Amino acid sequence: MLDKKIVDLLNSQINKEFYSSFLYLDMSNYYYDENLNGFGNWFSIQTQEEYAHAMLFLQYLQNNGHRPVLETIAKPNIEFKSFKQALEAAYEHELFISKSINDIYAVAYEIKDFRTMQFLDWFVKEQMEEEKNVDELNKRFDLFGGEARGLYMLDSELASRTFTSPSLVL
Ligand code: OFO
Repeated sequence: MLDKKIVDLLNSQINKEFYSSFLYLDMSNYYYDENLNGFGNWFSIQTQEEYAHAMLFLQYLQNNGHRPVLETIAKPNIEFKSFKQALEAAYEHELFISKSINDIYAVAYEIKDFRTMQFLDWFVKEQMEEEKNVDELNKRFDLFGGEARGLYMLDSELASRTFTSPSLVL
């Protein structure tokens, strides 16, 4: 059994991961609608990753004898005014998720919940990867996305991204 504080935080993280999945699906829809199918694909893979993250938190609670509590997932509410804006919003969102995971880690540390700390280690590392990927995408957009040919090439490259299941095994 886990401490109630940790259970509540993990439940809230499930919701944040499902929201991330929803948010990136909205971004994917935006780019498909703008005929940037590579960007649409990149975000649809991101959607699948976030869904997988949510399921890992969910399974961790189940493995520890707790029934996950599913809450309402908020409506993604960003009006995209430029191709770059969604990329910036994605980066901001990843920083928010990193902080959320660090906050859970801090509580686990405080109450000596070594099991949860070990579980979260994978996510701490994963967030480094998530931030890096979106940051790189932003920087590459700045370099190439300003003119039609560069944008076309970048979009074509992003079309090849495929989904790989998370390496974490519970
Ligand atoms: Fe779940 O890693 Fe992004 O948000």
